Order: sequence, then C-alpha cells, then structure tokens
Amino acid sequence: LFGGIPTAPPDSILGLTEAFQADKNPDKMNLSVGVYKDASGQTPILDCVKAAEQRLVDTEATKGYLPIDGGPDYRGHVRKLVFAETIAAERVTVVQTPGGTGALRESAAFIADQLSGRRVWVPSPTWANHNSVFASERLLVENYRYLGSDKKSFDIDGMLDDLSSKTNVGDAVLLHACCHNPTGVDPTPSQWAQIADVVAERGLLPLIDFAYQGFGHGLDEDAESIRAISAKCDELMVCSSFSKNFGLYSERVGALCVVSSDSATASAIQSQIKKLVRTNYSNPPRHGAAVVATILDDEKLTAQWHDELAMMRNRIKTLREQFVETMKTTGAGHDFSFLLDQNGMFSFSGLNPMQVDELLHKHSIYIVGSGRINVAGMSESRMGHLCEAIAKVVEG
Ligand code: PLP
Ligand code: TYF
Repeated sequence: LFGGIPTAPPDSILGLTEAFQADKNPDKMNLSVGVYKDASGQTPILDCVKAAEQRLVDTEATKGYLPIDGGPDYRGHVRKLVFAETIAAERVTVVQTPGGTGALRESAAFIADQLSGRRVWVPSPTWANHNSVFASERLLVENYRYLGSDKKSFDIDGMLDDLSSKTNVGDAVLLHACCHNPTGVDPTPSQWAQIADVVAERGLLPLIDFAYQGFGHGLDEDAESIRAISAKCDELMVCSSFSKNFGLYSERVGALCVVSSDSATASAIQSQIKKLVRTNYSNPPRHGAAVVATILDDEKLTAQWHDELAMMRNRIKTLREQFVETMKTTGAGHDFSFLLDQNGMFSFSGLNPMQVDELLHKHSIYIVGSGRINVAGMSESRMGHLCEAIAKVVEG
C-alpha cells in the first residue's frame, strides 16, 4: 500500500534548520527561521509567561476540552488587542486557533466553504506557507506586486495598479499588517489609506496576517494598518499569531477574527467556523491561550509583557544598526543602510541565491534562499564574524 510514496520536499524555511542542526561547524549560525534569540543564542521564555504558568499550575482545575471556538476570556482579550474599541464587540467573531497558521487555514476553509470568491491575492514575495495553506483549501493564489525591482523599496504603485486592475469583486487580498515577511518593508500610514481605498472600491475581502504585532513600532502602532482598513471596509478578517510576541511558538496560540457589518452575521459566521473547526482539530489547545489570558487579565503581568516585548523590539533594531555599521567597517563597499528602514524580525538583504549558497557551504551561515535574514537571530558578539563572511561573498 505504501510502497510507491515519494519523498516530499522539506519546508523551504524549516528544512534549513534541520540542515543547520546536522552541521558540525562550531561557528555555524542560523539566521533562517523567524525565531527571536537573546544575546546568548537562546529563545527565552518571557518572565511574564513563566509567572502566568506558575499561576496556572497553582490554580488550574481541569484539562477538560475547551469550547470549539476557544476560551471566552482569551477571545475577549484578543479582540481588544487587535481592534481596541474601534469596532463594536458584537460585530467581531473571534475563534481561538492553533497558531497563526491555524487561523490562516480556517480563514481559507471559511472562504472556500461560504464565500463566492475563490481567489486570494498575496504579495510578491510573501511567506511561502501562504501559497500552500490557501492551495490546501483549493483557493486560487495570485500575486500582486509588492517589492520594487531594486529589492529594497515598496512598489506602492505596482500594488495599487494590480489590485485595481486585475481583481474581481469578492476576491480576498492578503495583507501583512506589519513587519512584512520576508522583506521587512511596510507601507506608511498614508499608503495604508490608499490601499484601503482601493480594497474598498473594488469590493475585495481584506485578509490580514498579523503575526508580528508589537515587533514593528508597538502593539497599537502596528494595529494602525487594521484601523486604516476597517475605516473603509465593513467586512474583513484578521489572522493573529502570538508565537512571536509572547514567545509561545510551540504552544500554538493564535486567533481568527472576522469583522462583519452586524451582530447577526457575526453569530452566523461564528457557527460556520465552529463547524469547520470540528472536522479539522475539534477544539484548540488550552495551555498557551490560558497563559495569554492570564497575562492580559492582570495589569502587572500585562505591563511586564509590554516591557519584555519592547525589549525584544528594541534589541532587534539595535542589531540592525550594528549590522549596518559593522558591514561598513569590512570595506566590502556594499551599503546595507536600507535595512534601517525595514521593520520586524526580517530583512531582505539583497544577497542572491549564489551568495546565499556560498554563505551556507563556506561559512555555515544559514539564511533563506531569497536573501531573507532573521535579524532576531544575530548576536552582538558574533556580528564581526557574520559581516566578514557576508563581505567575502559580496566581493565574490
Ligand atoms: N504568518 C506569517 C507572516 C508568519 O511569519 C508566521 C510565522 O510563523 C505565521 C503566519 C504563522 O504563525 P504561527 O507560527 O503562529 O503559526
Ligand atoms: O518565516 C518564518 O521563518 C516564520 C517561522 O513553515 C516559520 O514564520 C517558517 C516556516 C514554517 C512555519 C513557521
């Protein structure tokens, strides 16, 4: 029965980490997968998370199933985090999901099951998994222009042109709310307003991926893109992940929020998504969402979370600056200062696939084939080593 099954290709990003783990070079460096690392190279558990977990150990009374759409406390907190009080609660459907990926998958399942549109427009480039997730629900994935041909700037004209000339009413358009993965290039507030106008005029469904809230400029600042869209569109979807901003990667904490024009529609949508979840994973995992709800229920823990998140955000900015400065000292004659305009964990370095390959094979430095570098994986102490290796490959 199983004899003829071929081997599937590895995930383009997670597969690199497998190769990294097998690499015996003591100087190896993994700048591929988007995971935050501290100065000692660890992906730490936040102190607020440890404190919340301790509280849960002491007080949690059951491991019984959660409701299909997740814990009510958690769902209320997610709504406030994503929308503040800009949209009436009764218009917002919130479903707890296993990570941001779970949210994306349920959003795709919902579109395929309930809506007439069958196309999703994603930026070029985008997170590779977007294509696979949407294709898994048999949606047709199309690209809109996003990154300029210089590989540094945002092609706002190309994006607006594609969205206004190629789309049909009811098509979904995937937008990265902040910290675009893989480029780190985000629209400005006035560009968000222009995007919102086109999305509304064309009758498109905004499908917003919010995997890095708090990693760009701050929790509220990063939600400005959502405010811009919701100011023009009555109906939208947001896929949140709390993997990065709470450091809860393996606990699989996320949410799908759907904004509709009235509460009756919101309830109908809630019931339809619950039906889809039932046949997929039945109900979501308890622990990570309980940690998030415990933190957001408590003023002190929330303040501590804000501090720890700001620390991660600021450290990444400092690493970015240090990288650009250190590259200057190598004398490679290649200016990387455009990285300073990019947001979040990732930077599109402009390194080509051959240079990426050389970094891997000659220096055991792992970055994604597109030239995407996880800045959050750099370290102060090894910056010199990294920059010298990059200088060697760009000099050819
Ligand atoms: N969307 C983007 C743009 C991401 O970079 C990630 C990263 O993992 C996700 C979604 C998925 O998040 P999660 O790990 O919570 O499933
Ligand atoms: O882009 C990244 O590196 C993160 C982590 O299949 C990730 O989003 C990468 C690939 C994947 C799942 C998560």
